[in-house]
Amino acid sequence: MDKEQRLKVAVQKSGRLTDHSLDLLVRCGLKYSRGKDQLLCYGENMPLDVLLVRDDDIPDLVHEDVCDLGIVGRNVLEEKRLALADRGRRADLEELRVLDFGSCRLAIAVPEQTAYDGADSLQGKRIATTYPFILGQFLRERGIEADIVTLSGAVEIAPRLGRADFICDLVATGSTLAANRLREVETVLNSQAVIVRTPQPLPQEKQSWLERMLLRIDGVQQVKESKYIMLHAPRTALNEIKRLLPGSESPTVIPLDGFGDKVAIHAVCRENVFWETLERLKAAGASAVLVLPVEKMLA
Ligand code: PRT
Ligand code: ZN
Repeated sequence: MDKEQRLKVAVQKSGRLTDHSLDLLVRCGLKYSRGKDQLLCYGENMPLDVLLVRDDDIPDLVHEDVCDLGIVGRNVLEEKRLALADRGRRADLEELRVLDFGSCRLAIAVPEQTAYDGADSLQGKRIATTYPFILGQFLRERGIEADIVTLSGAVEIAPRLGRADFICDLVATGSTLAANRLREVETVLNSQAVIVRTPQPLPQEKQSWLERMLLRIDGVQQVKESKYIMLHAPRTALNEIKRLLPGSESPTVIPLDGFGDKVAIHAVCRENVFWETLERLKAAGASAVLVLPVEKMLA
């Protein structure tokens, strides 16, 4: 197929989003071979190639239409959007999907002993961050004038070095903050990996592949939590059992040969099925309970 007709997707080369992003594409059916330079994954069974780059470059590559799609943290995307807007450029980077990985938050943290009494406590302070535009907007919206100290990394040690009073950095588990004796006080942005698309219209063929991929991505995200559950139950317990099945629509009820008072129930549960649910099902009269993972789903 003509090179111009192949979708090009920018993915982080080596970092927290890499495995999740490639795994998502593989689960959508992509088989790829990696080029000699390790920068391009060539899609063997669909017209889709993956370009491996630093995550910070992804918004630009998509915005400048070098890539059609990108998988990147919303934090990186939002910072780039605001940076473009600051230079008077239109930053039309459309988020097509929010993905179920890479979740973290951009948060303001203060040294453990420092008193903090709401956003006004930020007034006149120095805040170290690698996200000056997002932080700048947050402060502006609250009418706070503070000094943004832009660093390229190791933000968490800035207060100890005397370079800043507070920090604004990404937090996932909070253990980095704790290790640096910092306390989280404000959430500036909640972030997850997202799929972003080029502002340019795509040729018909590419557009239809994009739509197909999005449907597959929806399917993949849905099945991750979904389970197929099968069990036997007395007919009298049917309503109670249906009520206990998490996130299932209409279960299939099948008569059991030779057991007039018992049925088999099969259902797709759109939420994870925990041990507690199984125990409740058993208490309600269920037996022979089987929970299976769902491999693929197309709504
Ligand atoms: O080399 P490249 O530029 O591509 O990678 P990078 O080092 O800039 O990014 P990387 O791989 O660290 O993160 C990629 C994306 O993952 C980020 O842009 C976020 O969208 C997302 N993400 C999710 C995180 C975290 N969780 C995270 N915990 N990014 C960074 N962190 C860092 C954070 O900066 C802090 O230093 O982890 C530390 C805090 O983690 P906890 O768990 O101790 O709170
Ligand atoms: Zn980066």
